[in-house]
Amino acid sequence: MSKNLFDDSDSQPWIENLTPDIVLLHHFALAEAKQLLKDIHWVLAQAPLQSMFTPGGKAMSVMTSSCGDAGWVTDRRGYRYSSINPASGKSWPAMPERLRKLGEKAANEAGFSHFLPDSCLINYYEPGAKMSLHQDKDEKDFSQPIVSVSLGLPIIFLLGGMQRSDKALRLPLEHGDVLIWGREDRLRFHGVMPLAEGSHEVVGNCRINLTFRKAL
Ligand code: MD6
Ligand code: FE
Repeated sequence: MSKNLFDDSDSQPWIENLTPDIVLLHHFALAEAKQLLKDIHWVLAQAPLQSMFTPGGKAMSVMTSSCGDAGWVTDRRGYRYSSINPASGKSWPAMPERLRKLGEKAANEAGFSHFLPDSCLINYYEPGAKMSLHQDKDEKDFSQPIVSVSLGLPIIFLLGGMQRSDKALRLPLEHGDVLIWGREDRLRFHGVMPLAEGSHEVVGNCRINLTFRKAL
């Protein structure tokens, strides 16, 4: 950890190595959060948030959209990446430059140089929404990390092991935090506890998560 104990400002970025291959960059996206939200709204105006169904037929409590060359989709046929938005039949919006640069910069800061994301998934949580334990394994190349940005209300992220039954660490994630996740830990189970009620001064009563991936 590299927290500066003599700094009384709570907004300073600091790095926490959870494992050699899972790095939490506290407050890394804080300074540009408002511009990121503008970019997110630009994407959502073209590809509105949608409720998707798991292959088992359950509605996800999280609403999603995507930008970039590929978007993450789920339906009766399974989880996968698709270059087409099923809701519109069109390509996903381009990944805004500021978002792509943030993903690359965060990966680099965490020791993953040469990360070139081609997909950014946007997850939208209202109070009560959650994400069950899962592995991210729909991407082609597991040598590439995942960069996950949290905006808005805080949540408890569950950091599990390589088996679903492994005990999960409870990791609080706040507005502006960026979690980078790769190599040995790339296939760990993880999830998100139900979002608690609240109101965030910049984002409102929700949490937005961006995950950048090299999907194709
Ligand atoms: C979320 N994130 O934070 C969901 N996956 O809302 C994920 O599922 C995730 O944050 C892989 C790596 C980092 C993540
Ligand atoms: Fe995931």
